[in-house]
Amino acid sequence: MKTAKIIIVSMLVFFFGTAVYGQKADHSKAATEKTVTIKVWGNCDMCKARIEKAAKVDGVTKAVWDEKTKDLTLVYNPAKANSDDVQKKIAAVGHDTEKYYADAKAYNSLPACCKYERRK
Ligand SMILES: [Cu+2]
Repeated sequence: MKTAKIIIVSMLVFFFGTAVYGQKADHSKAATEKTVTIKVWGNCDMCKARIEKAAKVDGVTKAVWDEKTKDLTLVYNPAKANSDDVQKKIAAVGHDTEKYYADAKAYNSLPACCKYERRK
């Protein structure tokens, strides 16, 4: 009996969860998502992982950093996130962004391979 109840509740949660998700997806993506490219200073794959992890705050659906161009492509919901807050998070883990300088302590504790040339 208990198991049946759990199954029914799970199904309901799944059903409504899907319905809500479906509704969100119905809206035009362009209206709820914004894509920007931000310069973020860094060197290697480890930097990439660190930058992308820091950038994925609530409201950010995609964060991809390019090692060669130093471009971070950010896709986010402007109602939930903004470029400044994301850049502050990235600066806090030791990476300069086009608007914020990295936290000195965080930069100094980066592994040797990640000691990129600081933004002027
Ligand atoms: Cu690195």
